[in-house]
Amino acid sequence: MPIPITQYNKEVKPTWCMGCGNYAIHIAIKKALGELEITPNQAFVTFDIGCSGNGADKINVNAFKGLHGRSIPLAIGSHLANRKMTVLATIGDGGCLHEGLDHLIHAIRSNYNITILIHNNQNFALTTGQATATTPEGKKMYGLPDGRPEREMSIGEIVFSSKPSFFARGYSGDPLQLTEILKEAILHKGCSVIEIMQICPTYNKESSLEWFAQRIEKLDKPLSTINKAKEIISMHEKIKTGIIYTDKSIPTFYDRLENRKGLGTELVDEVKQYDISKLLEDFK
Ligand SMILES: Cc1ncc(C[n+]2csc(CCOP(=O)(O)OP(=O)(O)O)c2C)c(N)n1
Ligand code: SF4
Ligand SMILES: [Mg+2]
Repeated sequence: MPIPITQYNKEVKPTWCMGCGNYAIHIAIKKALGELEITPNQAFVTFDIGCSGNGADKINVNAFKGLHGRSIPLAIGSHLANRKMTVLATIGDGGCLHEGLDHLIHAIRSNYNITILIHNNQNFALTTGQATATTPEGKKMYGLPDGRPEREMSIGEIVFSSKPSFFARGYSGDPLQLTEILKEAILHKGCSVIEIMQICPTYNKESSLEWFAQRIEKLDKPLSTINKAKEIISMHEKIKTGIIYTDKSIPTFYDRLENRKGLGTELVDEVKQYDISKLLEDFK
């Protein structure tokens, strides 16, 4: 039986701006967990610094908020310690492509069994709208009155350069589609990356609901080859959403570990207490 979404609610009320896409993303996370019957105790969700990160105390799961750019390694560590947990990492485009880009690449390459949600609002929103790597070239931003000088980066292109086992694109204006994507991503055995086109009416007024409505096209099913998927994500005139690519043949990091084969315990079950008082004596 699906778990009602209210089970994941907290007393603390969100403080995001009116119309912020983070509301819909949180609803999709709660709905996906509920429909997969993952209880609040079985979910571990890491949060970054940023507007998206400010959701950490607004959802009833095991939530952990870390330093800027570090929500992915936090998720990896908790997953490796206890694979019975469903682990999600949430992160903004700024934290993911600037402070923490290396973590994204290595998470994909190692294929840890976690789900990464990149809230792409095309700006550093919490610090009042500076340009990130996904801000379009030439766009005028806070601190850049003449427009952003460099070219933008595409999250999809970065992900595909690391040979992903799962890549999807969602949209905060379509929480029902996002829920379905999230459910598939959680069930996927490996590192699932979801780029979420996130509405930010305060600092990204240009990418409005109307702007997205003219561009978004839903994919019915994933593309059959990585080259077709790369072609789709490089299109500029249309934004394809849905599960774009999956490769179930890539083993997860944990499944490759020879010394864990055949063991029925998780690392967290094997924690032992040692008396280190003698060792500490040496430092006196
Ligand atoms: C290492 C480090 N660099 C910079 C900051 C300042 N900072 C805090 S939030 C933020 C913006 C976050 O942007 P993004 O990750 O895109 O999330 P959003 O606020 O857009 O959801 C920045 C730059 C910080 N806290 N730590
Ligand atoms: S600044 Fe943008 S991302 Fe931050 S809460 Fe407001 S609308 Fe949301
Ligand atoms: Mg951002």
